Amino acid sequence: MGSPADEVNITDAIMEVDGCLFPADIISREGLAYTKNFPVREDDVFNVTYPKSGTTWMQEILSLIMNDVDISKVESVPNWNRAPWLELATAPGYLDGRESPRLATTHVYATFAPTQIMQGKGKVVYVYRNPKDTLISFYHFHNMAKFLSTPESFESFVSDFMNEKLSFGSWFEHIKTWMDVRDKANIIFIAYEDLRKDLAGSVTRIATFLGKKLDAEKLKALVDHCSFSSMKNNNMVNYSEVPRTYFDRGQKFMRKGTVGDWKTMFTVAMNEEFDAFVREKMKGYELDDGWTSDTK
Ligand code: PPS
Repeated sequence: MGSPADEVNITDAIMEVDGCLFPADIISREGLAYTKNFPVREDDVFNVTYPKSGTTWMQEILSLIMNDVDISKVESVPNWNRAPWLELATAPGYLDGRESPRLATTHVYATFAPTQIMQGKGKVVYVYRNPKDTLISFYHFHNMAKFLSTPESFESFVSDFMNEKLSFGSWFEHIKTWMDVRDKANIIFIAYEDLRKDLAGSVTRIATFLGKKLDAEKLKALVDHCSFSSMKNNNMVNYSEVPRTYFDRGQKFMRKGTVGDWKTMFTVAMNEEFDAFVREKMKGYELDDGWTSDTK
């Protein structure tokens, strides 16, 4: 999530636009119009995610790939400035006059994204994560972010996730809309779990997609800087600088950063029901064979 610069009155209100829910405290119709009509430059890079899928991690990875792994450059500028969310009110201030190549972030479905992306302009790095781990991370985030409603219970949150009643819409719809445009947009799909398994290999794949080559020394510097332990203590990405109005500091944004944390909260029955639901819902969208496996 981005950090709007000024403090505002937070109400956790929801806005529905074209069947998708948005947190009205931080997203407006103007922001969505700006996003849709964003004039895309050929060398723009978009970090696209459903919330809690690895957005912040990819912001750091892309910032470094794009600046030739100059770590000093990312150490003084927060992620929400370096890779601003298109749909937030602060985006024009960051992006409109910015030198190329620009990096932007978005949580929106492809149907809300800049039209010019679907005309082949810019490059999209789409990060996805095992839906159960995404759900768990989003659940904890709902208890932290004041612009999202506090869940009544874990069970009710699982039901809202399955029934597409969460802010930023449905995990299922999100992936499907972006997979639907894969032949029109310049897009690469990267799994959070693959970043965990082989960060260096995944970074090399992303760099190649962006037309960059990192030597072994730079690759190692990037991988070290982007480890969970390093990012957890990095105030430019861990949201410790965000005003209390937005986040309850009792909770940490950089929570666990692991694969399989869903096992700590799903019962066997919930897991079976959820997996069957995901299999049914994602029919025809088998990006890999693991939507419901332990690893994805
Ligand atoms: S947001 O609010 O949508 O921008 O959140 P997002 O950044 O997409 O997701 C937050 C989760 O990503 C984890 N994270 C990482 N995991 C591994 N390595 C690194 N470097 C890393 N950086 C962030 C973060 O801990 C959240 O996951 P959970 O499971 O809650 O720990």
